Amino acid sequence: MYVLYHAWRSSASRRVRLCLAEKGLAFESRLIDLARMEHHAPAFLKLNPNGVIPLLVLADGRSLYESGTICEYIDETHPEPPLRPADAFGRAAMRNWIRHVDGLIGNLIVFNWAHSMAKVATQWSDAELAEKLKNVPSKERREAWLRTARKPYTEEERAEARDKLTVGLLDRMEAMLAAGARGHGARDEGVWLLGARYSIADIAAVPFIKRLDEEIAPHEITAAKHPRVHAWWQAIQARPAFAAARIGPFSET
Ligand SMILES: N[C@@H](CCC(=O)N[C@@H](CS)C(=O)NCC(=O)O)C(=O)O
Repeated sequence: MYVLYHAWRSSASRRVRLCLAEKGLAFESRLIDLARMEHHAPAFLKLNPNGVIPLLVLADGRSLYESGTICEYIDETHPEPPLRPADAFGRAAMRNWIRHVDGLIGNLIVFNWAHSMAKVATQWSDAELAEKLKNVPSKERREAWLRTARKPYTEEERAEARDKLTVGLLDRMEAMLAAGARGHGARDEGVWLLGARYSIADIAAVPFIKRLDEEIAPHEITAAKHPRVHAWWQAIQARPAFAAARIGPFSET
């Protein structure tokens, strides 16, 4: 059985749980407490030098990181139901989309880390903070932890991040869904991001859209503003895998 190092509210972990749920695959859950920086412990960094979750450990002990890569691995080793396009071009387009969504993560951090991470990080002394930052492998994430602990993102920065997510995700998705609908005729066939087949491209966007819908820009995910994304989101939430993957509300209250 797979072992998954993850957190319930981690967006990248949510992707992997969605993928496993679509396949009906069980996993042994190892929860990582990000606020306690368990993912920067030496033993974890040995498995993922990037110091982030999720991490999937295979039955033979080897492990994989990067949610998009993990989802592809799962699909390749458990082909039913397929979660990737059948053709090479479609799979290449899927990878480009995942890469694009991954590139927007900094904008999500602006909102996500203001919850439980900030609650803990703001309590650290300067000495504790300095010590913890030493273990964070990337410059970007060191900066994110520093901001979370000491200098909360301003309203201006939040507005900028919201705009980038609206244009980079919602507008792009609206266009992709429209193209899919044109290419495949019947509306329900064109509901997914790469056309007729639900795929890892859709899974990659789900955790982001969940956060946009519940906190960051709910007014944008409406029939009036982004009708195709709105319909896509309804269809996603109706999938049994969505409930099984436990994509619950983000904030604690
Ligand atoms: N591109 C990576 C991103 C992983 C990632 O950023 N994970 C977050 C949780 S969603 C994390 O571990 N954050 C803690 C940190 O950066 O210290 C993936 O898709 O797996």
